[in-house]
Amino acid sequence: MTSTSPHTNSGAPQRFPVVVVGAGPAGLTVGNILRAASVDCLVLETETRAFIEQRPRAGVIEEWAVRGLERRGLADTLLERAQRHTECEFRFAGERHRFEYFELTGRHHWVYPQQFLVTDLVREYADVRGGAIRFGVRDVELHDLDTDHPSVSYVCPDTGRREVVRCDFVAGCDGARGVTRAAVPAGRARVSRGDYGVGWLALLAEAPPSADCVVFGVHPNGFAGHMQRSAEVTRYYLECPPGDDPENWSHDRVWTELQLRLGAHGAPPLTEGRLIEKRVLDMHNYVVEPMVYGRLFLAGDAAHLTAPIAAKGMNLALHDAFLLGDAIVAYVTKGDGSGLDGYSPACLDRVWDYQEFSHWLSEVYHGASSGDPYRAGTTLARLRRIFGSPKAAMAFAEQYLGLNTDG
Ligand code: RFL
Repeated sequence: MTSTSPHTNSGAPQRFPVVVVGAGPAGLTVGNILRAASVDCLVLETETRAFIEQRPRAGVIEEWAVRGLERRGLADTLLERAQRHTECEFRFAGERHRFEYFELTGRHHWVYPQQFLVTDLVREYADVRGGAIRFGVRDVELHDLDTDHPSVSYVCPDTGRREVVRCDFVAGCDGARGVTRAAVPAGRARVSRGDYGVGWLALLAEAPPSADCVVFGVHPNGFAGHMQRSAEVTRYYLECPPGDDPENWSHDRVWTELQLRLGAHGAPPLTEGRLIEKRVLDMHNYVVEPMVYGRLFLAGDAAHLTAPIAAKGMNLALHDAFLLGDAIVAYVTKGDGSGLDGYSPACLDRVWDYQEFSHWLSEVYHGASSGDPYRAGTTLARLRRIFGSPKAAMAFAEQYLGLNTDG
């Protein structure tokens, strides 16, 4: 929400050069980059620290993103604990097909649960680099974004009073359901939307992984996915109708469908376990262009949503954060505004590249279950091409692993 005259019921305004709205991977990375350069900032987060440190979401992080974190002193724990993945497996038409992307490209994926990364980034930001952060804030509002003196206000959870923070820049890193995107007036940005028309039942099972790699099942009943998260917990996905009620999916129904859709000749049955998360995600995307309005710079899911089909969202959030953090530091410490001027186009190149791959992959995953025999036929042709043509395999591997340029 935005307005120009916010400051009723306020105490004395605080001042920080930068206010970061949202303590997810994007916001915390921006905050850490600023603090490393001694640029003061305030991070505002609606949830508690304990909540964000335990919220499970992504797991797959691309190599260039880990290098970017490492260069900024943010990957020590990750590099100790993350798993290195070198191959994945597709199961379709009752057979297993191994895809050895490391052997093809020399590149790999990292798997590190998002909540571990968030925990590392909060600790580094708040406890090591001394960054200011307020948890549990309510009703965040942005003001005067199209002037040189923007501000952000929020209701303090302890006092119930609206606090005002004056600043030079606002980093909008509050995810898909935040308020910063809505602060861009209609007509000042274009929002492109895509909807795949399917849902995924996202599951976390208290069960060890049932394969030594990520497994994708392409089945007439719908897509299914298996992803290791730790020795005790495995993430699964089941394609379902969009907006489906998770309560329609009993423990028995979930495991019957997973066994069926991920079943293949020679594949051992899945190890079943208690379902500790069960939620339906509708598979849709959006992109906001430009990602800038006045002194507001959007980053991560606040600017663009990529359905988790290709596991790209957190990677894009980190890419934006690297560019934004570095650009603000260059401006504040050297008066160099080129990074801020080029921020939006530099982010959007990668965003659209990943959107396109996600679109392509969605058809591979969902065509077989669309009920349309034409789409089912072309889906299987795509899969056969990946496993039949080394050049097609290489092209797929490059997109699956993500653009390998450093952020
Ligand atoms: P986040 O992580 O949503 O963080 C935003 C933060 O802002 C807070 N917030 C507010 N704070 C202040 N004021 C407000 N008004 C606020 N409103 C919200 C929120 O509480 C939160 O702490 O956004 P960010 O930093 O842009 O990061 C984006 C990623 O979280 C997201 O793209 C990924 O989780 C997507 N994703 C995956 N991405 C990958 O790269 N690899 C994966 O393997 C992968 N798997 C996934 C995923 C997303 C999933 N879900 C749940 C949508 C798997 C799943 C199931």
